Amino acid sequence: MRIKIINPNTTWSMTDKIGQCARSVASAGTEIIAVSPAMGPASIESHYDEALAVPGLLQEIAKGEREEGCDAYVIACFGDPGLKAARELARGPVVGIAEAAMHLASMIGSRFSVVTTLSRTIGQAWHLAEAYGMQRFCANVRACELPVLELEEPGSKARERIVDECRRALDEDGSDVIVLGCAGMADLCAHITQQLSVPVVDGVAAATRLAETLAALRLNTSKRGELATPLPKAYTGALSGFTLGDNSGHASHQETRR
Ligand code: 2AL
Repeated sequence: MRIKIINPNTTWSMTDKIGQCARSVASAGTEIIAVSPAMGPASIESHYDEALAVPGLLQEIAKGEREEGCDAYVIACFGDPGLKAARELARGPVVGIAEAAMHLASMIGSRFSVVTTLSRTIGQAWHLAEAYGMQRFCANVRACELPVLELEEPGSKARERIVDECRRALDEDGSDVIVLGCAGMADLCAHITQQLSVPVVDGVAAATRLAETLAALRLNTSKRGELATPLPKAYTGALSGFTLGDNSGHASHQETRR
């Protein structure tokens, strides 16, 4: 089985770390390909970053379908950017790390707290909790005021700040499970778990194993309705490479009217 993990930001040190974490939980015989897109933001911590991360992410899904024979995909950013669009392109399952982490957290405790990077991303985490029906399990979403790229700096106090915020979450939110709110925290999960003595859910690990499970059960993305392959049409300007074929294997030749 081949699972492609897409870190939708272009910071390869984070992508390598995400790949290692995924490999450490994947079953023997599962191949993990971890990539960043060829274009996009260095980190994703605003709606603007998120919107501009999606085209590069979709290129990676298209490549996975066209030439890499991928059985499943993971979107490794806690905003789950482009998740539904990715599902339209993919035959196999596509799992977002926020979606995976929240669902698994809801099964092992009564309520979870999300501990994320910057407070400006709190609204998006709540939005996803609501969209996934996880709001009633989500006690709070908290931020450490850490920019994503600080997680990549060896000398930063990121680990201590995250542990402190997790402790406050458990003391103040009435939660009994922690959900890590950034893919760049994946390598800290074991340490945080050890410090807190409660389950700590890393979305990269959760999504990797869920994607693997779905693919093993041959539970592919339904192509019957909303998630069917997008209709062929022209895309212009910088997006012209995104023009899809007509599903008969030929490139679309539709012209755009001016
Ligand atoms: C993230 C994440 O997982 N990757 C990234 O670039 N930004 N999430 C976040 N809440 O900051």
